[in-house]
Amino acid sequence: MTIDLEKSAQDTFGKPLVQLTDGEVCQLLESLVRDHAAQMPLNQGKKRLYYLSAEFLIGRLLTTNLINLGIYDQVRDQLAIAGHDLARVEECEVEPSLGNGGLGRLAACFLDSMATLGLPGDGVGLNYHFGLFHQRFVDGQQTALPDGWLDQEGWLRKEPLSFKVPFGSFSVTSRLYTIDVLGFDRTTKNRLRLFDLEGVDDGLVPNDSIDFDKEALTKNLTLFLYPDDSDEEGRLLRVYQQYFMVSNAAQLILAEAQGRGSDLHDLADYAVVQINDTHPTMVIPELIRLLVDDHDMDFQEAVDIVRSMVAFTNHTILAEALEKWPLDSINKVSPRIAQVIQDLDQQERAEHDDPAVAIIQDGVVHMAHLAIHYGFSVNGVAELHTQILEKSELKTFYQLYPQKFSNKTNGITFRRWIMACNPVLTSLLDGRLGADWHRTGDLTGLMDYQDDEATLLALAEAKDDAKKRMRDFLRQSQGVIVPENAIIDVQVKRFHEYKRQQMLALYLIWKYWDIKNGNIPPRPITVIFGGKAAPAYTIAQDIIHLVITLGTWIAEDPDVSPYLQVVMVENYNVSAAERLIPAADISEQISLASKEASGTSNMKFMLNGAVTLCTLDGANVEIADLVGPDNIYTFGTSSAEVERLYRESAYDPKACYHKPGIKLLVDFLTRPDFMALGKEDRLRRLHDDMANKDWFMALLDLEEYIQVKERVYADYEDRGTWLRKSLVNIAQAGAFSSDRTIAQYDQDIWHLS
Ligand code: 26V
Repeated sequence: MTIDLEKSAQDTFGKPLVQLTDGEVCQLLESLVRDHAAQMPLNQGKKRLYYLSAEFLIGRLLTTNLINLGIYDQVRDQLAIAGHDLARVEECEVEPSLGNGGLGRLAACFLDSMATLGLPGDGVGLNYHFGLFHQRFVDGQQTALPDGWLDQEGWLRKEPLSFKVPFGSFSVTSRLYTIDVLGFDRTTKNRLRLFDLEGVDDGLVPNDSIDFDKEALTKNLTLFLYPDDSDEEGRLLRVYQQYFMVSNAAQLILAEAQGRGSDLHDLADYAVVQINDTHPTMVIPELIRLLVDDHDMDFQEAVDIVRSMVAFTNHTILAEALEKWPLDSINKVSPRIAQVIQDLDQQERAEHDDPAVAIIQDGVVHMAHLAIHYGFSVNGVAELHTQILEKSELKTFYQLYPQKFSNKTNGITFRRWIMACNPVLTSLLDGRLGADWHRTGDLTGLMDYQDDEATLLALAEAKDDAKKRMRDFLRQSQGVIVPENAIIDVQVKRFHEYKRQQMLALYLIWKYWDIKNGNIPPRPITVIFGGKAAPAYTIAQDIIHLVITLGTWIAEDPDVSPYLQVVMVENYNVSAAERLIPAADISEQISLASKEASGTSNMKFMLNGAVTLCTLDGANVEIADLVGPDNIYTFGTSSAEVERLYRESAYDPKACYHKPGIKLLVDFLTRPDFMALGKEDRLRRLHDDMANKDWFMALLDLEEYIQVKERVYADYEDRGTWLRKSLVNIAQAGAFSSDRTIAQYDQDIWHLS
């Protein structure tokens, strides 16, 4: 594709390129790419993959689309001649708010890889008008505001396609929107299909809060992702939303399969469905309903067909995230779907006499059970996670269906997570390895440069450049000044007790005392947190408050502030990640072993040369195997031991709390002067929770964590050794390219190519 931006500027705005604002240039580029993409043919194949997901955390699309089309340099150079900086133009794009965390970002990386591998596969989800929420800090606490990302023209294409979705007592009409998904260096494309509610009413949402009328079902189904489910109406709305999503998806799948020549009896030759966690599980009964009621198929034939075309990915072992819905709620949303689920439950009970694997238990529908019995594939997202599923969490299911289970370790797209976000490191790698790795992900050739001083120096320069861009970002976005020579230590992810941001906060209290006692670090340390907490998750909100309050406390202490800084990034999202991750020296992956299914930021940090400080959890285990013990820092109670402690109720938080070194740190939260700086109720609640309950065992691993962190900071000062560690991490990151992951899904599950 060649472009002439001067001409486009004249045609679109009637003025020369030089006179356009950055915002206008952004609009111009978006429309050029959008119009070009609209003309590209789809990846073709008899069978098509439908990746069903409640979330697609796609991030800004301009940069990666320009890279994928191979016109990034051309555009940058034409803009430069007219005095525009492409990096500033990119900042004008509003980030879509269609996801929440790792599961949604994984779906986005997968779309990129499917398109890059030329596999015919689309994402299917919902077009949430106000996204998850926009996070703002007021008074040291998170407030949730609507994230109205749809104001700009953006990437969505309205399609002439609508479906009727029949609920129990009324029906609604949907509208399909499409975002084209371009692969790297491809002339064909896939799509992200986002269904919206034709009668959706943005007016239900005030400017300053995410509260809205949860019962206005004909107008509210696509306002928010994961609306608050702490009350009955909220929970019912979630089920309505999920059914709206899967009914549209199922109708689309059938219509497109017929369009490709299926007579529906051979549907499984034309479509395969990957359900991303349990949220889209109702697609199973919905496909059966449509085949039986609208296409006169025999019930058993419909069940058998659907069972051979739906595959399930599990992303968590946390009980509270494994969805269960009262049958009564499903019955309100769609009596027919409730009926089909009951029929499937009966059929399953006739086959297996173990009530523990039943789909309906005490009037509650276990969505994961439905997906496992009536899907043909179940996969975990890292080796350890899949082992835990097979050996404990889903052991009974594994015994029933060993052939259904497999592991697909997660991955990340290198186009976004290095080529777009870290241009200096990208050209360093290009210089040493050529450009093949853009396509293969293979960076192992870098191992040959372990002892090459010029390469290590160039790596240090790339990191410094990324740090400079990160400092500019934090200064502009929230007025924070990060010292130039600081170690950058980062934990970015959703706030959750199992991820143990509170453990890093306790370390910071320890470090504060240590500096106060005169142990001055050789250079400043900046610890950066970012992430949102679910609005109804009080303790996670308390942990955010602790981090912010600690940041202020330290900043106000002149004895400590020159050496230690705590930054809490507001509204952490994909765009912020693209700034923070390239700049990190240390990647914090400190979840309680067994609880983090995989993690994907761990892979992004590694690819950008950060050294991982971690528990042996999720994909950290695979990172540790790849880089070897000299190039990673591991600590903490093992996954097997954690499982035993839970099984035998053998963890004693009070005993840990009463160790003198630990009590001092936890009790800091309830020091009168510290509580005076923050919110007493939040800090007291968090203190009491840690001292008495500590469900995710932060105090158990704390002492070892402190020791290892001190070793990490000390080792950082041996620059040559540290840079070699950084190099080995980059060199081994190829295993985590999502192109590899998607090739495995295709080979083992989808069979598209
Ligand atoms: C579940 C629920 C259930 C209650 C309502 C809100 C809600 C929101 C999200 C979820 C799904 C949680 C599962 C999840 O996000 N898992 C993450 O998936 C990543 C990609 O596989 C993985 O790297 C992370 O370790 C895992 O926590």
